[in-house]
This record gives sequence, structure tokens and C-alpha cells, in this order.
Amino acid sequence: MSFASKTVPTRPFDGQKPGTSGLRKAVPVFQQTHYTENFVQCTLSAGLGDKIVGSTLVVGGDGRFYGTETTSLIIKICAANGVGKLLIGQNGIFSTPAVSCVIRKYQTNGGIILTASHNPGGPNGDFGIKFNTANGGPAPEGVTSAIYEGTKTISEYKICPDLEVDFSKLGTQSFTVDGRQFVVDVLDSVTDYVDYMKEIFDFEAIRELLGGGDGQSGFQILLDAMHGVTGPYVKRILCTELGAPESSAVNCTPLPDFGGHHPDPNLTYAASLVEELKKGKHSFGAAFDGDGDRNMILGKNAFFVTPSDSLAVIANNLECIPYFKKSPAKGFARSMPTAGAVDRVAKQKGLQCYEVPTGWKFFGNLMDAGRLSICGEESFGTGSDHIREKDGIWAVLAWLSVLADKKQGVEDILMEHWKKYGRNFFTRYDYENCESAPANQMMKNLEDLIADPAVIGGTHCHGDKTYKVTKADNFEYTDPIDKSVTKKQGIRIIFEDDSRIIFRLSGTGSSGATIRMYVEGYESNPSKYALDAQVVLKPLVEIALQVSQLRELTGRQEPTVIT
Ligand code: VG1
Ligand code: CO
Repeated sequence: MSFASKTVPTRPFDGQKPGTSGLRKAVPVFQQTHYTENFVQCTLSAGLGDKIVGSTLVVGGDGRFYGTETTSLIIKICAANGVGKLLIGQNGIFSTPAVSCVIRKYQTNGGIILTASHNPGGPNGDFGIKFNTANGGPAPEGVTSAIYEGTKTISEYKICPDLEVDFSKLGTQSFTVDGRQFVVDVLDSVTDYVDYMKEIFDFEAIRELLGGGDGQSGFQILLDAMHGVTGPYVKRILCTELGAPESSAVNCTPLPDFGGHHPDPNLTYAASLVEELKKGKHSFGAAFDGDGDRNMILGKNAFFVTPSDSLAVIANNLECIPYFKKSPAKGFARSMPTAGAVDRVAKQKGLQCYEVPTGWKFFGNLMDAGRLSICGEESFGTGSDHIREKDGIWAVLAWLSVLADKKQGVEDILMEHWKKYGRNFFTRYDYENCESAPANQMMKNLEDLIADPAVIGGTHCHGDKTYKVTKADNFEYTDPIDKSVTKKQGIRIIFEDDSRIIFRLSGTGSSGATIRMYVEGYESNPSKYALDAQVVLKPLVEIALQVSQLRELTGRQEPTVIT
């Protein structure tokens, strides 16, 4: 069928600046006339440049409200701009890691992901548009700022208004648009990803751990997809392929509003999983976020594995994953606020460990240059160079591989790990939806504080604990590969014993300001390993609150979420 495109006049909108990963706002913002069209047009123009005509892109999202409407718009705008082919997940569904996998497998020019990750969905919830480049990873700063610049001056976009494509049906559909061929290939959302996981992991070993198909091993697992996109992946991989009983997969139907919850795998928002695990029936539990790139790992009796430790444990046990037998680890990395547990593993193995700003895009350059194999963030993100996104299902398969190999429980593995390396206690306090002015003021005050040379050598006390400042800065990163410099990535105050307090403002929030306060303290006394992080870190938390005047400035006495 033949179609003609047209050019539609538009005007710039405020606030189309992409944050930590893509543009996120409340749904009604995207529903304003031309708002989504503008952003998609600028994404294509800046993201693909002179490669637009004849390019191939992947499109998919986490199934949240407004996803199908946006997918239809993207099809029309891509067709009008001369894109040659779209690979779309059936019904517009792809997890973020699956998009990365498909971009790389079919060597496309990039992809568009429709998600607001772990933020709530629904008519009044959040929505987001994210662009990934040809390496499968989130667009680097250069591309996102070019997109943003475009949104400030856009005066028209191209669209093929009559092109309606049914993306619920698998298979290839061809159209003629302005005399050019335009192809839409609707792919099964899970197949390419599952095939890849089978190459990476020893499915037979995991299958045996889970009871060889009858689920009778005594090793019971519980996976909570939180009504996000991972549901179909969990069912196909863990149940169909690996033999876990159906009862081990809960909340596996993706819902446009995630059942009214935050699809955020932490101790607060995944509380029902925690409660279930506390009953002691399951040996392993995990939850995933809306778009499937985050994971939370729990052991028996809801033993919580902090993501910084999860990363270190996986890095320490790579021998049991066939992928790393074939290509041994090249280096490790973590985001700056992530606790330094993985650094100790890297040191022991004689590998480099990189510290990068928050956001997965910073890992990509190191991976593409062959310097990095395993990386993670304290915010429930773990992954490897198999793709260029963090990957929740991958993390679970990595953990199950370790458990199958070591034949120990999650808690025992952590205890053994701490005995070898010591324990990096970590906690993060989130103050969501604060007023912007006081939050900015707090950051400004902290800037001023660290600019004063007298801060170094100063002491801070709480109870019988005294901490002496040895370093204070606003984290700055020079990319070792392209030498680009990223400034002001978080205020750090580092003490004599390597304890740290860190402050930054979230780049993914969709309204107001979210303050993140990170606290880390290292302990090498084995009698303390089993203690609660909140107890051990209490003095540092109090010092952080005093130094920042967070309570006084924001009026918040308690954080919204503690990790
Ligand atoms: C948060 C996390 C960060 C993560 C980002 C995207 O960013 O802290 O570690 O990379 O979300 O995660 P911020 O700027 O709000 O702190 V997700 O699961 O969007 O893809
Ligand atoms: Co996410």
C-alpha cells in the first residue's frame, strides 16, 4: 500500500530535556498536542543524523499506559522521515534489556524505548521516551544534548498520518511511503532474548537446581515481575525453560498502570515479596522494575542482598557462567555512589575497576573498548557486556548459576564473601518529590562547603564515633575512551577510614526534586558482618543530615525510601 507523508508546523515546548535515561514526564504532558511528535522528531534528527534514510530501528516498551499510542506515532514519524525498517516487539512490548539485545543482534542503527522504568504508570502516572544508539546502549550525553537543543528550536515535524500498522500480529509488513519502501517487522518480545540467555548461561545446571522440571528440589524460588514487562520473560525462561513451577512467578501480567503500584524492586515497593520470603519457604526471591533492567535479590527469610554486594558476589564467581569461561572478565565498574565492594574483588583478581557517574550510558564506552565485563549500580542495576543495558533477568540467572555451583544459600554466600573481603555497609535515603528551591539550595550550600579548604581535616562526631574528612569534591568523570568530561555528578565527603557520604539530585524524577543521600562504611571486624546496615551506619547518617541541613531545609524528617 502507498502512503504520502506531510510536514506539520509546531512550536518548541519547555522541559524536553532528557535526564539520566531519556525524557520522563507525567502522561498528560505527553498528551499535549505535538509534544510527543516534537520529541520523536528531534530524537530521529539528532540520534541518526544523515543516517535516517534507510535506517533500521527497534521500538518497544514496558507496556505502560500511552505506550501503544506512542508506538503508532513513532511508526508514522519514522516512515515520513525515511526510516527503512522498524523491528517492533509484539504489541509494542520489549524489556529494556531485550531492546539492547535486539539492536545488537540485528545490528540496527538504534532503538526507541517507551518506559519510565521504575516510576508508576497509568493515565496520571509517568511516561518516557528513551533513545539507544547502535551499540545497544543509552544515548551518550552528546546525543541527548543534541536532542534537547533540537527541541528548543523545532518548527516542524514529518508524519505519515494515514499509515496504521497492526503491531499485534507477528511477521513482516511492507508499505510504500513517498515512493520508498518502509518495512515493519513485528517480533516475538521474548524469543531473541531467551536464545541469547541460553548462550550465556548453563541452563542445564540451573534446571537441576530448580528441581529438574518437576519443581520438587526443595529449592523454591519466588519471582515478582511487579506487573511490569518482565512477566513474559520470567514465565518463558524460569518456568517453561528452567522448570520452575508456575507458582514461583507472581504479578507476571504486564498492566498499563502496574496494578496501581510503583514497579520498583526495593524493600519498600516490593514489600509483598519480602513478606512472602519472610515465611521461610523460598530459598531465593527476586523482583524487577517496570522495564526489566533492575533487580532485587533476596535469600531465605528475606535476607536482603544490597545491589553493591550483589555486583561483587557475581564478579567474584564468574567461573560458573559459560559466557565468562569463553571470554574471561576484562574489568569491573560501578557508578560512583555504589559501594566499593566490587573494587575489592577487582583488586584481588588483578583487574581494573572503574568508577563512573550515575546512569548506564557511562559503562558503554568501556565495554565497546573491551575494558569492562561486569558492572552495576547501587540502584538495583547489575549487568555485563553481553548487552549495553543493565539486565534484571540476567542478574537472576547469574545468581542462580552461583547458587547451583556453590550449593550454598544466599546468606552463606554473602557471609563467606565478607569473611574474605570485609563488608562495605551501604544505605541510600531517597527524599522524593521535594520542592525544587530548597533542594537546590541544599546542593548549593554543599558546593560552598566543599569549596572551603578548611573542610579537609575537619572532624564530625556522633555518639562515640568520630570521622575525619580526607577528601571533599563534586564528582567529575573523564571518560578514559573518548576523554569527554562530565562534571558535578554528586557531592562526596570522604573520611579517613574510606567511609563516604554522597548527595545528588535525581535525573529521572518527573516532578519536583528527589534528593538521594548515599552512606557507606567499611567494616573488617567479622563480629560485625551480620549487623543491620541501619545500625552500623547510624552515626554517618546523622552526620550527613547535620552537614547538609537536609531536614531543616526541606522540612522532611524521614526519607520516602530507604535502601
Ligand atoms: C536513577 C538511578 C540510576 C539509574 C537511573 C535509571 O537515576 O539512581 O542509578 O541508572 O535511575 O534507571 P537518578 O538520576 O534518578 O538517581 V532505570 O531502571 O531508568 O532505567
Ligand atoms: Co528500569
